[in-house]
Amino acid sequence: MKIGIVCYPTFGGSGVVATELGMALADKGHEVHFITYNQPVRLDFFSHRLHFHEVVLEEYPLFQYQPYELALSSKMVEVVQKYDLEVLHVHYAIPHAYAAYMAKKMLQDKGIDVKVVTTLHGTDITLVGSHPTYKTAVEFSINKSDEVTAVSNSLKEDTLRLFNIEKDIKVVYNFIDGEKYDKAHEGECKRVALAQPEERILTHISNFRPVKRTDDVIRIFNKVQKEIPSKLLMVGDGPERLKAENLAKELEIEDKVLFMGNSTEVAKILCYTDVFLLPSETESFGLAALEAMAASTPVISTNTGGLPEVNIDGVTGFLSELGDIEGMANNAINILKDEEVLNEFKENAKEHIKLFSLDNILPAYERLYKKCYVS
Ligand code: GMT
Repeated sequence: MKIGIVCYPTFGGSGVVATELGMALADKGHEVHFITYNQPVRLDFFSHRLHFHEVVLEEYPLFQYQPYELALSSKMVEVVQKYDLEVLHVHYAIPHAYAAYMAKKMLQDKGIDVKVVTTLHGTDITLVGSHPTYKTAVEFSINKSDEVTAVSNSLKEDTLRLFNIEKDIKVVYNFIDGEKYDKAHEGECKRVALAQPEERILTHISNFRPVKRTDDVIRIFNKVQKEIPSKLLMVGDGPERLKAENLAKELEIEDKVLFMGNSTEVAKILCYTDVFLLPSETESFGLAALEAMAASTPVISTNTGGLPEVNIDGVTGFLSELGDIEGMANNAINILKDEEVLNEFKENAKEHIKLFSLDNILPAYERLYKKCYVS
C-alpha cells in the first residue's frame, strides 16, 4: 500500500513508534511517506521505499503563533495527490488528527478518497487533549477518523472516560525489534567508561517532563547506592533536568549520576544497564520500559496507566504506587543484590517482549489499513 505517516519527529515515544512502524512497513514492501517538520530522529533511509516530506513554516510578522496545522494539511493534500497515497496514519491526535481531517475534506473536494487512521499515544489524551482548550477539536477529529487505535487498554479506557467517543477504539500495543538490542550486545561494550566493574548501572530515559518524576528517580537511586555500589545514567533532556541535577548535588551523589542528554544510542546504553527506573505519574504504555526489557533489563516502575500491561510485577520487574520511593528503591536493591535473581529477571524481561514483537503488531496495522476500504 501507499501510506503517509504523520508524527512528531523528536525523541518522544510516539515519534519513535511512528518511525519504526514506517521503516518496518517499507521493509515489507509498502511505500511510506513521512510528512513532518523535520526528519524523524530514528529514521534511516536504507529502504528506497521511504520518503520524507518536510512541512515548511513561513514566518510572517503578523503571526504570534505559526499556523502549523494549515501548513501540515496543505502538505498532506500535496503528497497524497502526487504519490496516490491510500492511507494517512497520524500519530498523536494534536494537531495531526485535526489536520488530517482537513486534508481529507480538501481531497474529497477534488474527488480523492484518502483514509485516516489515528493512533492515540497518551499525553494527547490524558494531559493535553482533554484540556478545555483542545477538547472539542480533539474529540471531533477522533470521531471523524476512519480508524482509531490506542497503544494500551488503559489509554482506551482513559479516552472513553474523558471524551464522548462514537468510534470503536482498537488497542494495538507498541512494538519492539528485539534483534536490534541483541546486536547492541555484540559490539565492543564501553561499560567500563561509565562504571567500575563492581558497580551496578541503573538507567532512566525520558523527556524530563514533570510527568516522568525525575526527582523520584534521583531519590530512588540515592537509597540504592547506599546499599549497592552503583551509577545512575540519566538519558534525555527536558524542563526538569536542571532540578534533577541540583537534587543530585544536594544529596551529594553528583559523581555517581551521569546526565547524558538526548541520545540516538539507546540500545547501546541499555546494554550496559542492570535496572531501569520509570517512576512516572502516568504512562499510557511506557515504550522506554519495553526498550529496556528488549535489552534484558528489569524495570522498576509505578503501576500507573498502561505500565502494568507492559511491566509484569514480580516477573519482568516490579510495580509500586506513585511516589513510593522507599518501595521502588527496595525492589531495585532486591533485584540487584543477588546475581541469580538479577539474571532471572533479565531472562523474564527478554522473554516477555515477544508479546510485543514486530511480527505480532505489524499485521494488525496492515489489517486496519485494509479495513478502512471495506467498512
Ligand atoms: O512520554 C511522553 O511524554 C512522550 C509521549 C509521546 O507522545 O511521545 O509518550 C507517550 O507515547 C508513548 C508511545 O506510545 C508511550 O510509550 C508513553 O507512555 C506516552 N507517554 C505518556 O503517556 C506520558
